[in-house]
Amino acid sequence: MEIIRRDNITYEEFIEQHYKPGIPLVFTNAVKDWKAKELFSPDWFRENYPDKKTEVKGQTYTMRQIMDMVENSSVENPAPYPCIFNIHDELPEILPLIKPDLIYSKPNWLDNKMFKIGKWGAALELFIGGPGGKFPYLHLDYYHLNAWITQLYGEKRFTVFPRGQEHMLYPVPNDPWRSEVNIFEPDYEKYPLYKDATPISFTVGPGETLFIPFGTWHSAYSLTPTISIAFDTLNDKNYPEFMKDVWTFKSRDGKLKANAMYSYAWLATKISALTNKPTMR
Ligand SMILES: O=C(O)CCC(=O)C(=O)O
Ligand SMILES: [Fe+2]
Repeated sequence: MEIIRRDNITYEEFIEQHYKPGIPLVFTNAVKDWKAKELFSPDWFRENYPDKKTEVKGQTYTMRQIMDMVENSSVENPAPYPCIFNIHDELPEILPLIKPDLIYSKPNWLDNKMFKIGKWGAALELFIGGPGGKFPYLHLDYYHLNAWITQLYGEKRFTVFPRGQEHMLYPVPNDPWRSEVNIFEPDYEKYPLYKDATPISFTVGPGETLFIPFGTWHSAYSLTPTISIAFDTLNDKNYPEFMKDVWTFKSRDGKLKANAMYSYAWLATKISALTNKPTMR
């Protein structure tokens, strides 16, 4: 099976052909008006934000160091991946360059302020990587959120699995959002059912946006120095699975906490749904 790429698709077509059935899609031209498309590069970030800092695998790096690292990265000696900046917290200056919002990703209940507090998956992130950088595991995004990844510089290779192949992907028993299989070097002896899984691998290049529907297992591999923007979305379609995950996830900290968080999430989704028209039903 191959990934579908579209350069013009109406909102309604997207909802019917991709969002409702949960079929990934690469939009080849959905961010044509983003200034970031012409601007973003390792040099541009080094010149404009050299001293912005972020933590990668427990170590703090400046933007300049990260850009040097990813430009010197190789398959044999890859830079740590992913290097992530939380845009609202660390780089709000670039927000005007990644507008207008993607219409296809709406309604997004996570836009509501109630989801900005605490860890609900509402982050808008800048991902930076270099050749050989692998996302550490095959996974589902937490809370069954939909993922939107826009490539602005360089090329990344993504692998996604059609929905319904979970039983071939060996989720980690106490962390079922993560697979035990190393898809880059699968151990078929240990994971025999994986032989029948049908990964779809494809490259996403500058100006392209990948839509990963909730419940779709995926991973990524940086082919060149890369800069991408990523965010997740929630609305009435993934809401039931979202609430189940909130319960499962928060229960790890005890039933009391789970109850409080579940109630908060319930209220936040109700308020977001009311203030965030239209829905795509
Ligand atoms: O490396 C990537 O672009 C994939 C990111 C991703 O899947 C995630 O952050 O959940
Ligand atoms: Fe993900």
